[in-house]
Amino acid sequence: MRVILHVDMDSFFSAIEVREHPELKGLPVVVGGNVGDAGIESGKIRGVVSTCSYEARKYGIHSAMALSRAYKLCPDAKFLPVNMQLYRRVSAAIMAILRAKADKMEQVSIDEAFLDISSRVRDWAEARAYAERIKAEIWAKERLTCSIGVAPNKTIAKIASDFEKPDGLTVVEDYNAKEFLAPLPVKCIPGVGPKTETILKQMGILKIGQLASADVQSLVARLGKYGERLHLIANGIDDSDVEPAYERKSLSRERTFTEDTDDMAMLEERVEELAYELHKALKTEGLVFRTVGIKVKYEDFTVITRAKTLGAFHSDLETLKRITKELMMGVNAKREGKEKRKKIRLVGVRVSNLSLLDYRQRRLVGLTPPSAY
Ligand code: TTP
Ligand code: MG
Repeated sequence: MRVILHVDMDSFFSAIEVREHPELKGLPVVVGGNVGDAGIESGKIRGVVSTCSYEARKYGIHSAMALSRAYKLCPDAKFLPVNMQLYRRVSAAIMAILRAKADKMEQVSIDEAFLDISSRVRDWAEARAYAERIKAEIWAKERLTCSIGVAPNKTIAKIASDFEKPDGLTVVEDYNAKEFLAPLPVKCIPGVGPKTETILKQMGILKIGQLASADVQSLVARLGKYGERLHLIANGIDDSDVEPAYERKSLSRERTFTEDTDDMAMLEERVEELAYELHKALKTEGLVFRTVGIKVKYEDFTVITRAKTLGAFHSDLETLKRITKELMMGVNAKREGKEKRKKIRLVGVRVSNLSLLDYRQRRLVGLTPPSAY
């Protein structure tokens, strides 16, 4: 039996603020921007809402809304600036609790994670009790509530964790999966955005149940391979694994010249092109890098490599170009004597120490979320 949990903290940033400032309990609390001492009343606030308490949601306030609009909807709400350092610390403590509770654990954002607990429970009743114990432990140690979805796969677990928020626990047993999904609108499937929703609507498909019984060929005709995957998901099938860490160790691009060369200007241009190609690949996979390396192969097939590790993760082309150029210049400056006369046969650029952007950052850079979404 496969049992996957999706754990998602409730109104995460604001719940932490309420924990730190108990006098805020039960009040509409809005976290966002950089609300300084001037206070939001001054009208100087420009940022957006990161999140808000469930009390504030009753006024129609939600994530990504302009703070000025939130203020109009509920001037009496408590407006607090984002204290990311604190939230990251709390997140790390929670993720440590979760990691210890699973065979495999995959953190997907600052406040959510998938857990594979297949080997730890024998049936769905035990799975429910297991999830209850996780909720109790997070409450006992961190005084925060979360919602958990328990299901036979990641997609259903993710949908289920949202089902009874806040402080929810929804168990979808394997033989109930299709029944659970059928009445839900298609946009409940993680990854189905307005574009896919519109296409499905044009096909007369509004509910997941309709998607489940739709003709696969027509879905593929409109949505490509994704149509096939959606059809499986709607039928309760999703084999994607809980992936503890990103598997890929490095990514590289190389160019062998048709003729060996010592034209430095041309080499520099080629390296820049490689950096550009690599950057494109990184973007497609939603990866950030910390180490940049180059490789130079001479006409006699001797190879030198140089690498530089940065203090933080980067994703931008400029950094990639700058570091590769630096490294190339270093290699070139050191060429002397015999080396100086050797022509270059191949250059390569490589990034390693990779990490995945979390799914919200992926959305920001216009990437579709990973398959489980
Ligand atoms: P979510 O889990 O999406 O939201 P939430 O935890 O605040 O509320 P819910 O009970 O519905 O799960 O996001 C987690 C945190 O990420 C959230 O507390 C603040 C941050 N966040 C942003 O900064 N901007 C955003 O647009 C969203 C959606 C979240
Ligand atoms: Mg949350």
